[in-house]
Amino acid sequence: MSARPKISVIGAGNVGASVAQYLVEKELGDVVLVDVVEGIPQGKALDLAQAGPVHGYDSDLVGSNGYDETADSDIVVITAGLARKPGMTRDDLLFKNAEIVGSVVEQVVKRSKNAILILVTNPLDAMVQLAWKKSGFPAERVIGMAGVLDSARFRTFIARELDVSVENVTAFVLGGHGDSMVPLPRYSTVAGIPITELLPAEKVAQIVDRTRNGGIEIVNYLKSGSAYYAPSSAVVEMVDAILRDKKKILPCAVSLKGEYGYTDLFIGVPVKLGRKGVEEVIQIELTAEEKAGLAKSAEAVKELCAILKV
Ligand code: TXD
Repeated sequence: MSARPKISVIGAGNVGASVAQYLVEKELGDVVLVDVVEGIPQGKALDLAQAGPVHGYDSDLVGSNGYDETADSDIVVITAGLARKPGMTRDDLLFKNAEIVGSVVEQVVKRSKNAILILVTNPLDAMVQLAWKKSGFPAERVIGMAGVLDSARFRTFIARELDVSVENVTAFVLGGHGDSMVPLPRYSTVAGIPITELLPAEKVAQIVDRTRNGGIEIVNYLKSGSAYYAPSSAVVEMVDAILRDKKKILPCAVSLKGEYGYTDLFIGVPVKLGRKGVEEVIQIELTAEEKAGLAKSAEAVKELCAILKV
């Protein structure tokens, strides 16, 4: 392998393979793709390597069914697990995915003691908490991806509603992934203008509702799996912020140490991402309604963690 950063992606399914693709297209590092299914990570890694000459990337790509190739990774993205089918909630995945994520983390941390872990597997907030406990890593190196995706969905719908560029739209979301996310419309803007000044309250409420159900809308279309283009793009934005030490403010599921009134609970809040991982939790004053939304979200996460005893 080269002097480039090393990023391991565990789970070479829909999200994992797209993460690998976007990572090398941005030439963020060398990529190791791992999966339990024999041949899949090897085949996808080789296929992606052969796109290199066309795209113009030199990243190394390796596929494996084991973990030795992941040794000394800078970042490990964990997507291994089952995805939702129609009629399933994220929480239905709890036990099976806890088992998978637990075993993956064990294998990973043995070989990459200084890595930053990015969790993707659902139910997201509980899986991050579990990964943190299992890894023994400091909390700033264990991060869950959900908020970047939820806010990207929110931004897409706002941009479409107002017929403006998605690049002009910023969104602020807190809380757990999906159903229990807490969007903050007063801090969601178009070129700096809060959307509450651009859209009637009912329209904002409709968009919030569609965003909360953004995952299931896609599951219902695909039938055989869940979303992966936007989720993997969101992961890659986080990897980019970390590896290039951008100090970018992004909503991520991280461990709170008293911020927003919670301790040792992983939940989505805006954080500063840089080379050390989570470098700061951004705190703002919440209204009573927003606090209640966050409390509901926190309760849902705590409940799953209690079931898993993490
Ligand atoms: O916002 C978010 N956090 C999410 C989460 C957005 C999208 C998807 N989200 C969740 O990620 C989804 O609910 C699943 O729990 C994971 C992975 O979703 P994906 O769509 O990639 O699922 P796939 O295509 O089924 O891929 C999962 C792969 C598959 O290839 C399995 O063989 C592999 O995981 N797998 C494993 N790899 C390594 N080790 C073990 N033990 C293992 N078990 C399964």
